[in-house]
Amino acid sequence: MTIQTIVVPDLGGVETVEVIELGLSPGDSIEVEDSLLVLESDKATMDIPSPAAGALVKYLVAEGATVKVGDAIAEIEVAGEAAAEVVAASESEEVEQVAHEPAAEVVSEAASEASSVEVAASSTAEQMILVPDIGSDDKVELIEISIAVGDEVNEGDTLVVLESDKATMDVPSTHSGKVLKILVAEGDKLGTGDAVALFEVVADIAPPVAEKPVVEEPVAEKPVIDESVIEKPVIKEQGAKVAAAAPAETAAVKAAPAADAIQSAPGQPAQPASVTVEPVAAPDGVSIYAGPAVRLIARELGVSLSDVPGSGPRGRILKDDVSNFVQQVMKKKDVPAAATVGSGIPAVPAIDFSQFGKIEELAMSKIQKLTAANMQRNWLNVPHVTHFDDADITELEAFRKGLKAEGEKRGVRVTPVAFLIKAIGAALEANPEFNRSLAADGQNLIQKHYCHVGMAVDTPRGLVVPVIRDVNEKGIWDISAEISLLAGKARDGKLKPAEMQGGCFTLSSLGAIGGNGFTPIVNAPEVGILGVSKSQIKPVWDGAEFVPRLLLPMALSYDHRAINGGDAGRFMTHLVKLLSDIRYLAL
Ligand code: CAO
Repeated sequence: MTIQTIVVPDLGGVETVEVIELGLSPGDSIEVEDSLLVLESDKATMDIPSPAAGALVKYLVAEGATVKVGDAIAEIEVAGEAAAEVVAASESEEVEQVAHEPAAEVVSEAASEASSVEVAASSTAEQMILVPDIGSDDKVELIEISIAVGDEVNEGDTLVVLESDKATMDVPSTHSGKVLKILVAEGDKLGTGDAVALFEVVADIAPPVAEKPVVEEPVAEKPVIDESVIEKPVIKEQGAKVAAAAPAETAAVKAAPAADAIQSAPGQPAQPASVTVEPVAAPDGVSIYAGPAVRLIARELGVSLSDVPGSGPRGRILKDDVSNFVQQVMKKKDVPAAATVGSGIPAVPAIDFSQFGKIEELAMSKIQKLTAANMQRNWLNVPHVTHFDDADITELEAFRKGLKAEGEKRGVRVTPVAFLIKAIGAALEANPEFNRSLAADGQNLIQKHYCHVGMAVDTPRGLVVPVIRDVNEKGIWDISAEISLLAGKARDGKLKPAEMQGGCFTLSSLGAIGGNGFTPIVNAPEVGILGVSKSQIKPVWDGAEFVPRLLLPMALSYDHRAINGGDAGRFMTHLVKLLSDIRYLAL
């Protein structure tokens, strides 16, 4: 085993950089080319790859430290043989050839590794243009060459079109320049890193060779350019030929201008190409600072970096920021719907109530949790309006009480709720707007030609809503019997799911409990709900005098997307008329 000290490599003219990400812990194993740490200048981020496989002994710098070329940054423990291999590799013939050329090379990770790159000594250079990362290790067929020798090509212009089983890909040029040679033919199979063409590119004057620091030991390895700076191919759906926009994170970064070109000192291992990257633009135009390792993790987890607050220098997003973000999202997912945040509404703060006195935590029943979720969903989705009126049920109650003896014979108890359900059915028939639902696309209304009415039942486990079907085909005796049956089943927890489905409208009666009125929440996708409170004898002016009448307070809440105030007024007026004179129910 050998301890190898890693130093900051040649950064292509950048004097000092900041250490912004130490991605490993001591003892972590590392493969050749794995990112050791990330450095950042005022213009660029650079992954510093490990020159050998082994294990990190320690970092010699801290995040936030400023380092310069040649500074020791980490120690790795490598097998002696492996270390020798790495050093040898970096001194290979091809690399030497590049290293001795005193000219500039326009940057690209792939290009810097291309064995056939030729470098010119003047302000122009020859540049091998390679296939950028196509997101797969497979080779795919070249079906079209979009350039010709002599063409002036701009960076991003399509070079060739590749076609796999599933998609066609426009391969963009990573550089601007003049096409000197085309190295491929239609029908060739190409993959990431394969040479496509030789370009003549403009290169600015590089700093004199003598100014380059000479790094003999320890080994300096070239930084890896942030993957995201390489423009990705545009992928089109097979046949559709519609270009899919590359993700903003990968598309918005451009390779450095020629001023950032780099040359290597004679006799030195090939020095890295340096890339200047602009911060990646998020869809909303906000810049995202994140290193390649962070971007990779984010891509793997499906996290949009534009959603992740960065805690690093200048708002840089660190690995911890991504994992914290994911944890927060997962925690939110676990919170019962009743406590979640909807439509950007600020969350109710979590309070430790025990600081104020003795408390106990009670588990919510399944029904309570479901009700909470449904209520919140309906409250947030449905624009509610509530319409109030009183029905004079003096005669209805007199009639109902007169049924008592017969009811006992039949074994049926008739309460005002049966008349309410019967009247609701008739009102729905006369006012079909209330017997509709909004279609899921929000563009259409579904008119129902059946009439099933739900009835809220208060049970020890929570609120349930069994449905009485085809109320317009049933009389008061049948409806009363069903009310007793379904309310009993509800309280005993014996309702079947089918008995709680298919409602067109809901009645919520608190008449037996009390209250002057309340505003019920629409049981979406229904569009209306009637809340009934306790009837009371009140003085009513009959035109000549005040007379005592039994008034039933009613509140009709409706979905104002589907129902207008006029519809609600007509529905309620009709209902009041039916309840005030139940002979109309017989018509
Ligand atoms: N005003 C005055 N008294 C009323 C009344 C009203 N609006 N409605 C019913 N009553 C009286 C009945 O006349 C009956 O008394 P009598 O036996 O003396 O005639 C008694 O209340 C019956 O009450 P009940 O609850 O046994 O039966 P019901 O048919 O009235 O109601 C049901 C059935 C299932 C609707 C009811 O039991 C229930 O659970 N209501 C609660 C609904 C609810 O929780 N709504 C809120 C939902 S949103 O949170």
